Amino acid sequence: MALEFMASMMCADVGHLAREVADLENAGIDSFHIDIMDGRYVPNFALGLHDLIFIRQATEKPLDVHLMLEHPNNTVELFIRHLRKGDTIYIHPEAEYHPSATLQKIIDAGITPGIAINPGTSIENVRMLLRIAKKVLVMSVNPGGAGQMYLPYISEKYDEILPLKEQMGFKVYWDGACSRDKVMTYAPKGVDGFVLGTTVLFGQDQSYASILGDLRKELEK
Ligand code: S6P
Ligand code: MG
Repeated sequence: MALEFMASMMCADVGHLAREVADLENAGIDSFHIDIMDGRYVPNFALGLHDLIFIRQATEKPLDVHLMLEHPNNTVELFIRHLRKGDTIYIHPEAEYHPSATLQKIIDAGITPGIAINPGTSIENVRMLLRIAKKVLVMSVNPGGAGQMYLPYISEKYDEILPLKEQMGFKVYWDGACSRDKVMTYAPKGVDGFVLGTTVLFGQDQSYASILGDLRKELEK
C-alpha cells in the first residue's frame, strides 16, 4: 500500500469536528488518528470514546486508535465495539501485565492489532510482540500531548526496526512532531505512514489539501 498520512484528531478544532473530518477527507487524508488518554498512563486527557464514535460515523476512512490507558485490557472492548475491519487499535505494552492477551482480543474482534513504542523503550523490550502486532507506532515524543519537541535519539530505533518489518510482518508508523523533513527522510527508508499534527498539518497558513498535495508531490520527486 502507498504511504499513509493520518490526521491527529486531538489537534483538530473540536468545536467543528464534522467540518474538520470532511475537510481532511476532501483533502485526501488516508485515516484518522485518535489519541485516547486516561490522565494516569499519561498526564493528560485528549479524545474519548464519544469522539471516536462521532468520527467513526462521520467517515468511511479507517480509524487509527491510539490507546494511552493503564490496563487497556479492562476497557478495550468499549472501543472495539464501535470499530470495524480495517481500523487499528494500538496499545502501549508497558501499560498492561499481559499485552499479548490484549492484542489477541483485538485480533479476535477483526481489528488490526498495533503496539506503540515509547521513546524510552527499546525494540528488544517488545520484540516478541512484533510477531503479533501488524502495525507499530514508533513514538518520537513521549505520549501525552501534541506540539512537543522531537526527540532526536529515537532515530536509532528506526534503524533497528525497519529491517525487521518484512521478515516479521508488520508496518511502521511515525507518531510525534512529524515535520515535512521527517516525511522526506523516513518515507524512503521504509516508514509506512506518518501521524500529522500541529507540526505540519493543523494551525498552518495553508489548507489541508495544499499541505497534503505538496507532501505527495515532493515525495514523487
Ligand atoms: C502524543 C500523541 C500524538 C500527537 C501528535 C501530534 O501523545 O500520541 O499522536 O497527537 O504527535 O502531532 P504534533 O505534530 O503536534 O506532535
Ligand atoms: Mg498518537
